[in-house]
Amino acid sequence: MNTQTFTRLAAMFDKGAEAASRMAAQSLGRRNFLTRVGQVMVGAAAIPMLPFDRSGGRAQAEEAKEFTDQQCEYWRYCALDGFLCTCCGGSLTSCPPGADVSKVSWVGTCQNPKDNKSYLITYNDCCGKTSCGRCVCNFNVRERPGYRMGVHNDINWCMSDSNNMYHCTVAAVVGISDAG
Ligand code: ABN
Repeated sequence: MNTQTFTRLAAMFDKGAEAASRMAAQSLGRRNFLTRVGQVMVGAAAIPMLPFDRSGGRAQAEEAKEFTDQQCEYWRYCALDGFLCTCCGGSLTSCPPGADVSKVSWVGTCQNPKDNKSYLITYNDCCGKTSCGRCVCNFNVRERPGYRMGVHNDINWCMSDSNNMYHCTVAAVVGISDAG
């Protein structure tokens, strides 16, 4: 390509670019265009400042920790294997009408989320009625096999009662523990 041809082509390209810019300026308007660009930039910068929930659902998880005594996750039940007496007409510490508290019990150490302290819990089976069948739970924090009977939960503790039918289990706080 000689110099003359190159110069002519460059001039044509310039004209084309100029014509395109003029058309854009006429249809959009330069101020309008700059305003739009400015709006987009400000909008993009403001997005991270908007009040999105950045907790990753932590608030909901915290709320979920508040369990009632009719739920297996309630803190006192950390070593309870059986039916909750609170779901069977009894309370946390008393057997339902017609059932008697077992003569022997097993213990657990559970942390109360309200004060983060550990408490010694005794679990007693309630005896003399057929299985309640409601709210079956099985948590085994510090639970041990049968050779450590006092911390074993997987047996019928009504075994030493005159009527050894198992109905449900109660969980009483008997002291504060220094276990972590
Ligand atoms: N200690 C509750 C229980 C009763 C019967 C069978 C297993 C566990």
